[in-house]
Amino acid sequence: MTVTITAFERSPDGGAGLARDTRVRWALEEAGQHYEVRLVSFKAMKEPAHVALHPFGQIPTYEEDDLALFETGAIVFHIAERHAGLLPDDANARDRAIAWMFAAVNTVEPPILDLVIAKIVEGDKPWAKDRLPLVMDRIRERLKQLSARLGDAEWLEGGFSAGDLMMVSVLLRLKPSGLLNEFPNLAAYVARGETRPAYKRAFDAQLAVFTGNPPPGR
Ligand code: GTB
Repeated sequence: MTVTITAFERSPDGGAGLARDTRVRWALEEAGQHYEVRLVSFKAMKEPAHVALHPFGQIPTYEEDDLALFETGAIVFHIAERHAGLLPDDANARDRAIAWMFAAVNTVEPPILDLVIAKIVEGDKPWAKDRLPLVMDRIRERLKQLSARLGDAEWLEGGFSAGDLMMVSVLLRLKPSGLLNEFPNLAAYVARGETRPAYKRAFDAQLAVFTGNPPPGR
């Protein structure tokens, strides 16, 4: 079985790990799966060969033998289903972990993406400074709810799962905003994710693309 994912040839985040190939790399590392990476330019992403793999002309994609996938939620779910360690054995616990994966991309990530848009895309609009606090407050509301649910627990549903992998990945995007620090248990939750050896390997591998120093063995 050969797994190939796509990633930015040159990530705009300068290797900060915020592009979405990091979460796929992380899942593959947690599962102990070797993978190859095909780097694509912004131009190549919109060309027919890539659009055949990803209808929206984005990264990451995932190819495994005759299977091609896009959407990180679907890719991480696929990896989690086929390998041990990312979903609980108990059927109900497993479904709840999957619910957290959906919550990450469907409930928590959208207001966080709004903040990116408000700052980067709309930052120079005359109304931007009025909109920004509203966007920040919508994120705060979600973080407050998530923080209340996590409480003192280490992970969202028992042991570490694909739900945590997706949620931590989504929350990492908030680091530069300082919002996470308003919720110390969430800041600690994200830090716990970042200290997992599999996350570190994923982070280092994506950073190596930027610095041109791939780790040995890849
Ligand atoms: N819902 C899809 C998924 O989860 O797979 C979203 C995929 C997506 O947004 N891909 C982005 C992309 O290909 C890269 S990750 N964008 C190029 C395009 O649309 O033309 C988003 C991203 C981009 C840049 C940074 N950054 O520089 O900090 C962070 C995250």
